Amino acid sequence: MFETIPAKKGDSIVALMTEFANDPRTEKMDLGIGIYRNNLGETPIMKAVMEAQKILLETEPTKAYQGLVGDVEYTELMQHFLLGGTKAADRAATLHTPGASGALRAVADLIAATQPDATVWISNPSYVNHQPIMERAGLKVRSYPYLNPETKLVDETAMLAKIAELGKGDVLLLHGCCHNPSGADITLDAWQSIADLANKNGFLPFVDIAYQGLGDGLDEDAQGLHLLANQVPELLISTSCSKNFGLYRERTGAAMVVTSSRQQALNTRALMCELARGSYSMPPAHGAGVVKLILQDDALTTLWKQELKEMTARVTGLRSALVEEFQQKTQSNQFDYFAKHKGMFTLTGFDDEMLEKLKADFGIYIVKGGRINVAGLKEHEVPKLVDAVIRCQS
Ligand code: PLP
Ligand code: TYF
Repeated sequence: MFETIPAKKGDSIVALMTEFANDPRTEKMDLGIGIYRNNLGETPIMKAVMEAQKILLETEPTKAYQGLVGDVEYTELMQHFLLGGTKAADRAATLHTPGASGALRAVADLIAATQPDATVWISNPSYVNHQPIMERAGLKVRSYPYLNPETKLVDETAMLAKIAELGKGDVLLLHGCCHNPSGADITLDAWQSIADLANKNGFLPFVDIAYQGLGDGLDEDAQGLHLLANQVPELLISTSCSKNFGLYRERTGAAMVVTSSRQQALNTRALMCELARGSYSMPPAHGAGVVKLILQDDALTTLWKQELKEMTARVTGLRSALVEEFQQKTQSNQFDYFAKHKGMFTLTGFDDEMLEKLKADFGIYIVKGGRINVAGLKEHEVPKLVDAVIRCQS
């Protein structure tokens, strides 16, 4: 049965992570996979998460199944966290999922079950797994222009021109904030234009928000999502606790649907449960249990928000340091885009040859396409990275 399966390369980001781990050099730099690291290069468990885990360990009454929705209290808290105060709050329903990946697939399965001919439009470029997840669910995927390779910022004119062509049967997948891989986010004006176009032409917006709080702050990063939630009749959302709670391997996320009525939302979620039953059945409980304890407790919420702010400030500080160092050493502003980007990533556009040199000569690991995980840098490595880039460029 298995003899016809060809050897495969797999996910290039994960492959790079393995290659880095096997590199014996001590001075190496992992700027690949999107994981937050502190200035020691570690990804520690957040303090609020540690506290919540202790409480959970002492008080968790059972390991019995939770049901297909997952942890219901967690879904209510997450829905309030993302949509509370918007006009969508009382006509939305939430499914607890294994990470945002699980949420993306849950939403994709929902689209495939209700509108099998739909086309999902993703940004060019987009998160490496957007296309495979949508296609595995049987959906057609096409892309809309996003990044201007010269400025490394969003070409909103080109993006909106393409979006203006979408209509019924089209799903527009947007990054809520901290665009992966580019780091370039759209303006609030562009979010408004998208809302207007959705209302005029009938396409369905779908916001994937996996880095809330790692850009300008928890509220600020959700402004575009909130604008849509207040203005469009229907909306799909996938979200993740992997980055902002640091729960990566616990696989903690949520899928939300905003429909025209509370009843429609519940019916939709029931269908999503049925679809989940056909694959993983129920999501893992631990991460959601931790998030729930944090969001239900004022002191833990404050502690969590404080640490998240510190993480974000570290990345913003690194971005400024990089720009300063590049300005000094190149006598130009060509790398100023580092400070204009949000979240952990910056897409430099460095070509394969340059990435190979950075890896071979300096032990610097960067994802294909030139995506740098700024959060993987240590402060003292900034000059080394800048020198290496300049040397590899010339
Ligand atoms: N969406 C985006 C834009 C991402 O960058 C990621 C990756 O971390 C995900 C979704 C998947 O996140 P998770 O690890 O929660 O499945
Ligand atoms: O883009 C990233 O680096 C993160 C982590 O198959 C990731 O989103 C990357 C690849 C993958 C799963 C997670």
